[in-house]
Amino acid sequence: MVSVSLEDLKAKIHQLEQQLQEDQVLDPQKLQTQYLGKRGLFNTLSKAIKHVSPQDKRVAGQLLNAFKTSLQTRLQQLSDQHQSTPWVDLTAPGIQPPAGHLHPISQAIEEISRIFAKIGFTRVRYPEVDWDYYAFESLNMPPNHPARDEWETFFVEGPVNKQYGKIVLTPHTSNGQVREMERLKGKPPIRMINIARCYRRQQDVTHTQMFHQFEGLVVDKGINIQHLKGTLDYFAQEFYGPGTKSRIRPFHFQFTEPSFEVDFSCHICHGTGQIGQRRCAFCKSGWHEVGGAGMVHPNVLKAGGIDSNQYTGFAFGWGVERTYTLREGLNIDDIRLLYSGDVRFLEQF
Ligand code: FA5
Repeated sequence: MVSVSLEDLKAKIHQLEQQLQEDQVLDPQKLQTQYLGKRGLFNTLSKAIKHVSPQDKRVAGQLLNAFKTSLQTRLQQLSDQHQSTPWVDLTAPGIQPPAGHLHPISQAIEEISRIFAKIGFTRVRYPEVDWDYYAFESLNMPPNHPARDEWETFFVEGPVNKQYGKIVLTPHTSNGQVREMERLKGKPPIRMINIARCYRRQQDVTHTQMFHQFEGLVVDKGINIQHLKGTLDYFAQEFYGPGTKSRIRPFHFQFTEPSFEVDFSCHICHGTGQIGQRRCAFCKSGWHEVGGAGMVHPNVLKAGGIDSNQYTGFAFGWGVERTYTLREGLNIDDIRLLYSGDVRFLEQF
C-alpha cells in the first residue's frame, strides 16, 4: 500500500488552492460540484487520509478541515458576488438610441421639390442676400416705387452698387426670376422651382421675420393661364390629397400681368365654408390663401433678355410655412412655434 506523507498532502492542497486562484471562470456552481461535491476534488483528496501514518493522522485531519473551511468561505464569497452582479441577457434586443429627424419645414421643402420634379421643374438656389436690382428693380419696381413698401424689407448696410443698388435680405424668392433668365442667357424653356429663406419686418401668428417661399417660373412659347391653373391644381392634389381644388382671384403684383392670389380649398369643409349648419372655424370661407401668381410681365422678360413677342410665362410664389401648416391634422395656429426651438413641439412631426 502507498503511504501518504504530510508533505504530500500539503503539496496537493497547495496545488488545488493554486488551481482555484487561477480559474478565471469560477462560479459558485462550479466550485460546489468540482471541489465540494460528493465526487469532487476535496472528497477524493480526503480519502488519502487512510494512507497517512497513524502519528500524522491528527495533523492531516486539521489540514483537510482547514482546506474545506477555506473552500466553503470562497463559495460564500462567490455566491454573494454573483447575486450583486446584475444579470445581463445578451440575446435581448438593444435599446434604440434616440434618433433625430429633419425639421418639419425641411421635410416640407423636400416634398415640394419632389412634387415639382415629377412634372419637370428643376430646383435652383439663388442668393438669400441679394441686390435690390434682383429683388425689386428687375421685377418692374423702379426705385421709390410705392409697391416696394409691401415687402417690409431689411436693408443691409454696405456699399451701394451703381448698377444693382443696395444689398437686401431677400423679401421673396422672386429675386430668382431674372437670375434664372440670365443663367439661361435669355433662352427658354424655363421650368424652375426656387426654394429659399426670405426675410421681412413682420412678426405675428401667421408671419415670421425669417420664413421660406417656393417660387415657380415657367417660360416658353405659348404658355398661358391654363398652364398656370393646371399646375396649381396638380400641386393641390399632390400636397393636400385628392379632391383639393385651387382657385385664382384677381390681384396686383408689379411683376405679373394679370396677377392673382391663389387659394386652396379647405380640407375640413371641402371648400363649402360650412360644417352642418355652422361656419367652418378653420377657414371661415371654404378657402385658404397661400400666395400669389400671374403671367410674367413683359418688362420682367425684357430684364432677363427674353423676347416677350415670342415667349410668355407664368410665375407663382407661396410661403412654405403657410402651405405646410394648412395640411390636414396639423392644427398649428401660430407659425412662430416652428422656430421656437422647442423639441417637445418638433418631436411631433
Ligand atoms: C410675394 O412674395 C410674391 N413674390 C409672390 C409672387 C410670386 C406673385 C410670383 C406672383 C408671381 P406675397 O407678399 O403675397 O407675395 O407673399 C407670398 C406668400 O408668402 C404669402 O401668401 C405667405 O404665404 C408667405 N409670406 C409672406 N410673408 C410672410 C411672413 N412674414 N411669414 C411667413 N410667410 C410669409
